[in-house]
Amino acid sequence: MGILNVTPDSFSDGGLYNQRDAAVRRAMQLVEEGADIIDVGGESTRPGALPVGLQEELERVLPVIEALKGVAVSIDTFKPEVMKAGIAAGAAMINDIDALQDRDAMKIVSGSNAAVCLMHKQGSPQTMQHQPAYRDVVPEVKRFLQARKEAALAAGIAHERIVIDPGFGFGKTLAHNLELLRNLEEFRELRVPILAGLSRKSMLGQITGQDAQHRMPASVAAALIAVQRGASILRVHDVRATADAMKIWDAVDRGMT
Ligand code: YH5
Repeated sequence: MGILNVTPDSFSDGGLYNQRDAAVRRAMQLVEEGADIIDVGGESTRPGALPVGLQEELERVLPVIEALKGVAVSIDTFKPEVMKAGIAAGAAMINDIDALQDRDAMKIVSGSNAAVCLMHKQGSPQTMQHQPAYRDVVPEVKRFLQARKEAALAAGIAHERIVIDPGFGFGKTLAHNLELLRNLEEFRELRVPILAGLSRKSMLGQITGQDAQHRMPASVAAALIAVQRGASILRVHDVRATADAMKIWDAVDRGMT
């Protein structure tokens, strides 16, 4: 899954892909590099980021989704109105950092054929990194995702449409993030695909001392660990580099010759 930020303040694409044509070109480049899904986001959910208005978010993402017919698009949003309009514009998946806890969000997804990524977070993007605390992070995140999966099933969303995500960096310290990655295999018990979003995140900067623009090698290493422990979808900025790392793993462990 290639990340397409359609936000002027976005940490990596800052203002560059603001226009529809530039965003679509970037999306096609991500596909060319090996992305199977393009994750379109119109609102930054980075720690401390400010919320954007509904109209603004719609104006950012809808023209891009409409222009990406033929490409599997997911929408990174927690707003039911954006989900609804995005699905109507052709999005195949809703990537909801709120895990369909909003009743309207649940209704819109259950009334569609879209897939959904249910992500764990603690707190809100504005405050989540202030004092993250868990008694035991792995079972807590796992229980939450199990409960959200059951709620989605009860609402009529088929098993085949559900993906789970521990939500790296969303109300978690470095120790919590490492504990989740170390024990990612435990999430296989939920019997749905696991999505991992580690690309360029602060936890990688905390370990390497690198700023966001220089976290590609760390991101690729983290992505490789995640797939080896059960992730089947990787949400990444650096699609080519990540795909190359997967090819090496494949050649060694799945025997190309
Ligand atoms: C995710 O993990 N993350 S947006 C801070 C950074 C770098 C990157 C500079 N949406 C996820 O990518 N959706 C985001 O430090 C997501 N899983 C899913 N499903 C945050 C992000 C980022 C934040």
